[in-house]
Amino acid sequence: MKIEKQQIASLNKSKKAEHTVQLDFALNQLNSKGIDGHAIIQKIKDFQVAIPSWALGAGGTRFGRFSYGGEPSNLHEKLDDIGILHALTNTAGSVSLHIPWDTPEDYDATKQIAASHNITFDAVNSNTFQDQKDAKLSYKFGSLSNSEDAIRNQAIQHNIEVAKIGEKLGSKSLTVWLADGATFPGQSNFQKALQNTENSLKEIYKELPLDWRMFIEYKPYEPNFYSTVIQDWGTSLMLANSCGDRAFCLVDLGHHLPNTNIEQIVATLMLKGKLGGFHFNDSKYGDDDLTVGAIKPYALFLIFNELVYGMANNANNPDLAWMIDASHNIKDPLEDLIQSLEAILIAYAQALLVDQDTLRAAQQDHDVVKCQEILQDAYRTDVRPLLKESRLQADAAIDPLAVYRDLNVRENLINKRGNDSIASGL
Ligand code: PSV
Ligand code: MN
Ligand code: MN
Repeated sequence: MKIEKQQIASLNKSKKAEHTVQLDFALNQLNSKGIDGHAIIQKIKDFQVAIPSWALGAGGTRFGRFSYGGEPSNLHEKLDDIGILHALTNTAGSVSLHIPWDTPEDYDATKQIAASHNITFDAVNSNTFQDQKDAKLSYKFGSLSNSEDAIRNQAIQHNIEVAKIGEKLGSKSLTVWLADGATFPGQSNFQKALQNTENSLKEIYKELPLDWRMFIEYKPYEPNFYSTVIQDWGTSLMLANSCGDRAFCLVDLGHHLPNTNIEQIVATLMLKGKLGGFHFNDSKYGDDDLTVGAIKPYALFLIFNELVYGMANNANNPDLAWMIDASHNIKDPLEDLIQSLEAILIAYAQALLVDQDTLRAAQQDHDVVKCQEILQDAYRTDVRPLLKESRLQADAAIDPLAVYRDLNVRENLINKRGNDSIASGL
């Protein structure tokens, strides 16, 4: 199913009058504060977030999975779904593939379908947290950290292979997330596991094309519940530094222990020019992978505030690879992704409103109250009319969720693909 521009345009018509009133109000309000709302609209319009191929179906938990119906069961259907998201939002302009789940059968056809939706290929993800069907050796006790040379080597070769696949599609980066760790004390030697991981990552890094980046993701626990080899940003940074200039840390919002100050981590990594990728989601307890902004929207805003500051002030930090890494258990995955994209853009737009000069001056004066007022004034501004306008200008939907429902997208997908189709993924 493909959504045509005319379908969106005709549904936009009914929303236009109300939108114009709200936009005028928002622009005037910003204008009175000396903020150019049009410049913010442009920045929102340019902001693109990769959709992971594994987020397009119902994820489930270890207790069960409830299919949503009409889920994509192959790579081309996944690209079609992202095409729907991109047509509606103008924000989902790329896909992040997970190999081997998404290994293309026909590269030209895959590229053609992606191009027909204006979708590019973002970071490719390797998978050494599962044993594949014809794998010779098992990752049960680790992959890049494994104490056995042959197992480490199999995992290294897999990562190199993933990069080769990505290269054929036009990707420019490899994301490595490892499940390696230990579930019980004494199970593994911490130092050896870390040393093995560092050596393995260096081997992979050496083989990457020169215009590629490597992103090293960290996570404190799960699936191992005693220790994880790459447990935190410090370990990730240490490994990235030892690999080289094109290796970076990747922050996944769900990969922190409760109450961790993620915005401070962002600031630290950007200062050092080592923040490469970002996975959005939200959580109450752990790696819950909930809809972005569903639980802690103010925290998301504070994180964006540091990202915006870093993008303006840390020229040594590369452009960031943005991605949603969420899972959908009880919502329509596409509706959930539309909500996540909206939450990301809201936080970004609000962060762009922060009066950085006045904030610096208030910090200098130790005027703590004023500092908080400045941040919360930006956070409490309704930026949704700016988002709507950015979509309208890009021929996308003023209200993506309403258009999705008006066009009966899910019903159409179910009619086409059936009720039992299953997307490969987490
Ligand atoms: C597992 O926690 C995980 O969600 C990581 O965040 C990775 O980015 C993703 O899976 C895909 O491997
Ligand atoms: Mn992630
Ligand atoms: Mn995760």
